[in-house]
Order: sequence, then C-alpha cells, then structure tokens
Amino acid sequence: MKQYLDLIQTILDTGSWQANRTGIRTISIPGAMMRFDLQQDGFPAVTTKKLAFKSVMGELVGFLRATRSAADFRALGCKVWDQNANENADWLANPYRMGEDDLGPVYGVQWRAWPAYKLLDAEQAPQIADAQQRGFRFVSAVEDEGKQKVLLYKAVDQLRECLDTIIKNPGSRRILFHGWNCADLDAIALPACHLLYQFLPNASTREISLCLYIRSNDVGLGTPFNLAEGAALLHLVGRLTGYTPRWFTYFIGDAHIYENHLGMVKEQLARTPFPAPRFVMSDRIPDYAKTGVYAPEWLEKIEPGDFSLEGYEHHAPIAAPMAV
Ligand code: DHF
Ligand code: TMP
Repeated sequence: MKQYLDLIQTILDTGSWQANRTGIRTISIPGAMMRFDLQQDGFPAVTTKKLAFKSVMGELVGFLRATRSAADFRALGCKVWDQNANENADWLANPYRMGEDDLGPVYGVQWRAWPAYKLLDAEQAPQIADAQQRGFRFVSAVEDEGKQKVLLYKAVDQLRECLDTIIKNPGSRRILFHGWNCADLDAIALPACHLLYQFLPNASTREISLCLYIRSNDVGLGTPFNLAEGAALLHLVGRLTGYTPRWFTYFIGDAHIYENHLGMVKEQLARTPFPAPRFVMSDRIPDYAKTGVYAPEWLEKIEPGDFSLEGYEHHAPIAAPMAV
C-alpha cells in the first residue's frame, strides 16, 4: 500500500495545521486521490499496521442493514461507533437522539431508506398518480400557504436501485448513491464522511469500477477502514451483478492527520509494506455471472464472516485514540 504511505508523507510535507471541533489539531491538505486496480494490485488493506478486518466488515454489514445503533454495530463485531453514539456532548444533548447507542439516520439509513417526501398540488392528479406508481404513499392532505396539497412519502433504497440499474442499463452514468441528506444533518451523531459512491460498469469488458468521495478523512484511523470498505462493497456489487471489480478511485476533500496520531503514522513510514492480500467472498453469495440469478436480497443476507483476506501479511497493530 505505497499510495497510503505516499499520502501520509504528502500531508506531513505539504499540509498545514488547523483547529477543528474535536479540540485535537490536524495537519491537513485540501484534496487528495488514490487509485487502485483491484485486479492487478490486490486488495487495498494497509500492511504497515494490522487492519481490524473483522471490525471493518462488521461496519460494512451494518451499513447494508441500515443500522443506526452502536449496539447493532457491536453485535456485528464492530465497536468503532460507541464513542460517537455515547460520548459527544452535542449529540447527547440533541433532541433527536433516541437513547443509549443511537446514532440517528447515519450512512445505512440513507443508503437503504433515504426519506423522500413530495408535497404536491392536490389538483395535479397525474403527478400524484405517478408518484404513487413509483412507490410513494399518501401521508396526508395539508394546506400549505393557502393551497390544498398532498404529502407523500417513500423510503428510497438507493443501493438496491444502483444494482437494478447495473443489471438493466449498465451504460448509465447515473449509478450512484449519496449519504449527505441535508434535511437530516441536525438529527445525526456525525454527518456522513464517505458520502458519494458512483459505480461504473462496462458492459463490453464486464468490469465494474467505483469512485468514492470522502469529504473529511482521518488518515490515521478512518482511511484504512474506508479503503477496505469501499473495495469490499465493489467486490460484493460485482458478484451480485456479474461484473469483475476493477478500478477503485478514492477522492478525499479534507485529508488530515490528528496531532496525536503523528507517532503512529511516522512508525508506519519506517516500516516496509507487504504485498497486498487477496479478498475472498464466501461461495454462498450467488455469482450472477455464473448462475444468471439476480439476488439483490443478499445485500441484507450477507454476514461479516462471508468476507475474508487470503495471504494478509502485516506489521504489528498500533493503537491510537479517536478524536470525538
Ligand atoms: N471520528 C474520527 N475522529 N475519526 C474517524 O476515523 C472516525 N471514524 C468513525 C467515526 N468517527 C470518527 C467510524 N470509523 C476506528 C476506525 C474506524 C472508525 C472509527 C474508529 C478505530 O478506532 N480503529 C482502530 C480500532 C479498530 C478496532 O479494533 O475495531 C484501529 O486501530 O483501526
Ligand atoms: P468532521 O465531521 O468534523 O469532519 O469529523 C469527522 C471525523 O471523522 C474526521 O476526522 C473524519 C473522520 N471519519 C473518517 O475519516 N472516516 C469515517 O468513516 C468516519 C465516519 C469519520
């Protein structure tokens, strides 16, 4: 994972120090990119410290199941959400927090059940009929600014719609899902960091690629998780739609290293990376390319143990505190 070490070096060489909400300063650069060829380069797992692979896969499975509770992430083997759920003073005082362990409508809720509303003019019967045909259900008749309106609601499964489009219309350049729901920013523990996922299938090469945009990335702790998650998701989507995972392009807005992670990242720069491991998915996940059976329900059925790494050689773990 030379690219990860290069990113660390670039931040240390060219970054500037800045204060932020956590009280722990960061050195940061505005904009960074890494690009992995999953066929040639293997799986992007950091090797200069031990990646908590089971925890990463637990987090991904939690997202796929629209989890909003740190307790549900823990049940999947992932403890990384405990502090954001239960230790941030602003969140603890937020009226939207639904008790112990709640995170609000974070990532998975937006991926699988984005809350969508339409407020339509009651006279526009064709619009109302069209919305209902698309799965919006009638909530109520309301008067809004002196006009008769109809309020409709639908929970949009953005990820499922991406899979459907990969199958039906792979030439589309609109196959993406978004985690940044501005209407929910006041009601969540942490606004989405990894927030835009665009899939790029190619029907002639039968390869699929992913562009991921992360607005703010903690390069010491967050980046290794986010790299492994994005690559694993691309492998899974490829399996369920019959495409070979190829390019994984990873864009960062604010790429930063926390002051109390400097020892960890410098230690990593002093270590020599090992060759990348191979990512293995359980045979029980149906391969669309082999069976021709489209089974998107596996997005929910998948378990963390369905994912593993083969030949993962790594240096010793390095523990570091997370800025809350
Ligand atoms: N806040 C901050 N400041 N940085 C983050 O990276 C971050 N990530 C969140 C939530 N809030 C955040 C969710 N993802 C760890 C990894 C990912 C993550 C949160 C925390 C972490 O502490 N990793 C440790 C231990 C992993 C384990 O044993 O499960 C590591 O060494 O990788
Ligand atoms: P922010 O909302 O002030 O940007 O703080 C979020 C912090 O969490 C920031 O350091 C980025 C980090 N983060 C990641 O790097 N990856 C993640 O997946 C998550 C959830 C957070």
